[in-house]
Amino acid sequence: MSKPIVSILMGSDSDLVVMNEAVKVLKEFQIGHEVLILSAHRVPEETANYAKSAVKKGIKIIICGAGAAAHLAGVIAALYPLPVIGVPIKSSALNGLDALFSIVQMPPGVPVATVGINNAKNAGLLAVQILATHDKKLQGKVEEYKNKLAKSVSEKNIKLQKIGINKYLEEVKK
Ligand code: RP5
Repeated sequence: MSKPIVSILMGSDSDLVVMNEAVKVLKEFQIGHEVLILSAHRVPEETANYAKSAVKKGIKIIICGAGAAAHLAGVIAALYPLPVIGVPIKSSALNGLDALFSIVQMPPGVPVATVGINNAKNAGLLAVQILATHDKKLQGKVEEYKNKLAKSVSEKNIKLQKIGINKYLEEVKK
C-alpha cells in the first residue's frame, strides 16, 4: 500500500468494528491510509499533536469515529486545516444520537462533514470522492462503483418481478 494520505482515527478500540468499514473502502480503492486509536478525552495532548503534524506527514483527509460525548472529530478539525469527516458511533445508552449531535453541531468556521450513525462506509467513500476531485483515474473508479451499485438494484428488481414478493422475502430471510 502506498504512503498514507487518509487517516482513520477512533476514540477506542471498541469502535474498530464499525470503523473497519471505512478501512475496507480505502483498501478497495487502493488509497494509502493509517489507522490509530486517539481520544480527545483520554489522550488529549497526543491527539492535538497528531492533528498539528498530520499535514506535514502528507495526510489529506482525516476520518474520525467516536461515540458518546464524541469530541474527537471537532478537536481534530480545530487544529487540522484539511477536510475532517466524522462518524458518530452507537456505543452508549443514547444509541449514537449523543455522538451525532456532538459531531455535527460544530460552530461556524470549523466544519466536520458528518455521516450517519455507524456509517463508516460512507465516510470512506466520501474521502475517496474528495480525493477524486483532482484524480481522473480515481474518479473513473468511483463512477464504476456507482454503476455497480445501480446494476445491483436493477438486478433486484428483475428478480422481484420474476419470483414475486413472497419468494423474494423467503430468500432475503435466508
Ligand atoms: C468514546 O467512548 C469512544 O469513541 C467509544 O465509542 C466510547 C466507549 O469507549 P470504551 O469505554 O469502549 O473505550 O470515547
